[in-house]
Amino acid sequence: MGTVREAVVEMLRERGMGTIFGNPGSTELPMLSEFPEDFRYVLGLQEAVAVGMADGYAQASGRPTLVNLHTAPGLGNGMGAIFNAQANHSPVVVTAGQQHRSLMTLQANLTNRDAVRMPHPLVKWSYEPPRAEDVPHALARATHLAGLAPRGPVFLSIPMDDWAVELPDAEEVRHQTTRTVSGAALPAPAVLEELARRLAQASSPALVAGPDIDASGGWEAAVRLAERQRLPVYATPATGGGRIGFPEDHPLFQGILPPAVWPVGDALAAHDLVLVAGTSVFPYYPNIPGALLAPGTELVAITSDPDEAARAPMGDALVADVGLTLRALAELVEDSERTPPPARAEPEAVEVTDPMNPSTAVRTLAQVWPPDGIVVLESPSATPALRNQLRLSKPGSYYFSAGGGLGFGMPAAIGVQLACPDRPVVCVLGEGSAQYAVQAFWTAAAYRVPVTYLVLRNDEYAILKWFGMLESITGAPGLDLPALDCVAVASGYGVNARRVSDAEELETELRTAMASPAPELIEVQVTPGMALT
Ligand SMILES: Cc1ncc(C[n+]2csc(CCOP(=O)(O)OP(=O)(O)O)c2C)c(N)n1
Repeated sequence: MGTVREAVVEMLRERGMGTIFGNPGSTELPMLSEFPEDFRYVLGLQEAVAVGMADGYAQASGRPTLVNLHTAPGLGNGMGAIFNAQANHSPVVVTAGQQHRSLMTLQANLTNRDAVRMPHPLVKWSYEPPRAEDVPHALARATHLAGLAPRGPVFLSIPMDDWAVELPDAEEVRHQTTRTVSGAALPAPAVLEELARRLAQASSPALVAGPDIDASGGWEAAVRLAERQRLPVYATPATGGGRIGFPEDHPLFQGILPPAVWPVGDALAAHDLVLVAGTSVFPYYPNIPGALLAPGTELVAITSDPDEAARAPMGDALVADVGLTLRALAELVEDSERTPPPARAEPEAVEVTDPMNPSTAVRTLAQVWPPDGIVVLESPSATPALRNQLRLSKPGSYYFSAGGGLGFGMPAAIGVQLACPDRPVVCVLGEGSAQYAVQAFWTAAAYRVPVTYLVLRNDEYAILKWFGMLESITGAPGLDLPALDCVAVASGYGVNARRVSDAEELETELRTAMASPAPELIEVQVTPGMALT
């Protein structure tokens, strides 16, 4: 038998986990020693970047993904991104090095003295194996847990002397590391039939589509169910919609639900039954109190997350795989004779101004949008405009931080592009958001990951000014960003970058950037303020 390191390499290879993200320190070098030639190590220059890339890769590939951090400070730097991965239901396996076992009790330098507790609320499982011999089994367990519903990050702290330890029993290790564990399950037949019956009997039912439809492969099933039942379809509020679950150019698609309590209840008031699939009920923000639902509205949620089911403030819920359940439901229901809802209006062009309106910028992007394009979005004040103008129509085409922590977009776009090398990835950023994991530019350039970064520069934290207005807050400091030059910053990291000012130029540059084999950045000056259309 070989060493712990050899057993782990073998296990990762068999599980298709040979792409590893990380930022190393001395405590991680033993893990990386003799790094296999068929593996790929993707270096992030800060841990928010390493974890964000792993999050994007895990979501877009659908596979648990390993990211290795440097003991306590590395884990600390990565925590905001781990929070995002948890909200995104992203199967990220976080490992961090630890001091030599013999030096932990005296707390030598670099000891992560409470490693298991450190990421605790953000991960499904946090562990430090009691013996070196347990590392392969613990990593197998972590990987299963990350991939089981609700998917999410897990954490393992691994003392640096464990990797070279010889494993005594090859057969035992083989058992521990080659198991498969599957967890996608349907609801009980009676529960499903009852739901189909409620749908058939409703006079004006609707569907709310959430991110887990896309993550669970339920896209076509959601379309089939909506078409058979002629359901108007809404997207879950953009705040928590880390992915989109329904084609936004479909005639049944009605738009995105507003994010706060009263407006959601009001938007759904015309429906007697609301079927919610693959989202929490609901990712509300800000606080606009009111009735959760109108008196005549009932709600049923399908979620793979028992916590989402339990914490919902209204409606019934069933816990099951969202894709499988939608598929089964689409087969159970009959074709409905209900009148389908009127189609949504086409997105309108906005007035041409100088500098251009952010809606014009995202409309220009829509005009050159390739059919298989993927957008990674972190441009807070332009989110509604982008969703309205772009109207994505294919699964796996949209990634957004459901956790709301900035610093997701730049690295996640790299992870998504590495997982989907044949699809063009465009990352749309506010210039403020671009600063939270800005070192991602280096990874994009060094590994020639051909993401197109489109920065909408408005010289302010526009969304915060807008929230300030909603919340009647005046005189708040720190909301302006004068002279923040993303072109210079990106160039410094090795990314081709340029500034454009009019829509025609933007169109040309977008086409060039999307065709380039290297990462490219286009910064466009836009008018300040929120872009709603
Ligand atoms: C880690 C983190 N820190 C702070 C915030 C608060 N925040 C939300 S939006 C925002 C401003 C983003 O600015 P920019 O990217 O320029 O976009 P704009 O609002 O101008 O569209 C900030 C600071 C956050 N969401 N996450």
